[in-house]
Amino acid sequence: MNYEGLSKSDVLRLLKEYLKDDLTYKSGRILGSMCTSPHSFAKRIFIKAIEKNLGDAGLFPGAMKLEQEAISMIGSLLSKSDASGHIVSGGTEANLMAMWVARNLARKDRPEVIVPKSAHFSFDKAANLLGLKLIKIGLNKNFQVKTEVVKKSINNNTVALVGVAGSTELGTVDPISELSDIALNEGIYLHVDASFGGFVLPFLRDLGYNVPSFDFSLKGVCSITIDPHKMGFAPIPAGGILFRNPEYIKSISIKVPYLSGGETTQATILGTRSGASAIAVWALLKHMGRKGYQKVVKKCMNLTDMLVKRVKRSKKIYLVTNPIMNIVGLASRSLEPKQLADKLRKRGWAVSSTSTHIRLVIMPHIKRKHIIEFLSDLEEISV
Ligand code: 0PR
Repeated sequence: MNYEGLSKSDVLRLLKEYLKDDLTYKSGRILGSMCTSPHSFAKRIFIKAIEKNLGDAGLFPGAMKLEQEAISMIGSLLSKSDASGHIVSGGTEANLMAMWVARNLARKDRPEVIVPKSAHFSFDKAANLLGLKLIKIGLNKNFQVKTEVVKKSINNNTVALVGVAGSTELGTVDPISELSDIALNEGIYLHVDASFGGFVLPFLRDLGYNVPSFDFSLKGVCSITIDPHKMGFAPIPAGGILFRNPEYIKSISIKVPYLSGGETTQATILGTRSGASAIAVWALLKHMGRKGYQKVVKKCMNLTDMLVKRVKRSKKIYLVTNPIMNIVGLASRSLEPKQLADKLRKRGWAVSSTSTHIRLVIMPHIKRKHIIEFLSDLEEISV
């Protein structure tokens, strides 16, 4: 660090230099991210609320109330407006909290959690941190967890089952209602990771799509991850964790007696945490309404359909599976996914690649022209 501070203009010049290589959502070139440029209203609110700290909630009772109202609004999307929970830093923290609760409630010596092979790597982190053994279950031809294998894998040490509603690689939805029945029969905690799908599936249903039940309407579902900073249009960081029963969250709550705002309890992993995130989510939900989100999802799905139709006409590339939501898996008949992603990157396109396919996420920043340009490049590359 310099002894004398630099002038603001010098700092700005340096920043410009450093950040010039970063991609922007606006360019339409980021085709493989679950995030997008946040809604302009949410950005404004975020800056206004930037100093709020939900870690000392007694100082910011207004912010705390807004967080709880945001949870209630998100709960109403998931068939439970009286769910308890928090706006957290993202899906990773949300999944970690759910696993923490499940472990603490069950009190087993050698806790095991059963997850689909498609589960996000945040469950590996949670398992490592919490001393859980992860049992990873294979998928059926529709890329959903094999529920009969889940059932067979339950033993005395099982503390939770996990289902994914909107998988990271393909946006597929596990048979959550079957998992719910299994969880109820066996008396085991069920967590649903709707980190991405939570802000898609309820609106797809509104739009007339056939959407299977995945939320608290299923009695076995104990908690749900749902992230405003993905399809919720909110500024990063904004994840969501909702619990069916307020008692669950008590199993991970710590009493904090000394804070200047007065005695409080904390269940989140973070101590000092962004009030701005929660307030921006509240403002956004109020402003967008259900109809606003329906419009966003409809636009993304229309573009996804257009992409799918064009890919189906191609001789060089094909769909790994028909997309359920705005996440599309593509593979080339001539190139490995990694080679394909590298060649695309050389042409300025950023997509993710898995062992079987490249993944596109058709987020709100993607326009028709981007898809047309992208497909033309993809055809040229796939010799
Ligand atoms: N659960 C699921 C189903 C996810 O897909 C993700 C993130 C998480 C949990 C964890 O969420 P956080 O990243 O908020 O902690 N999946 C994204 C992905 O792998 C994360 C991401 C987002 C990666 C934007 C890249 C990117 O540009 O695609």
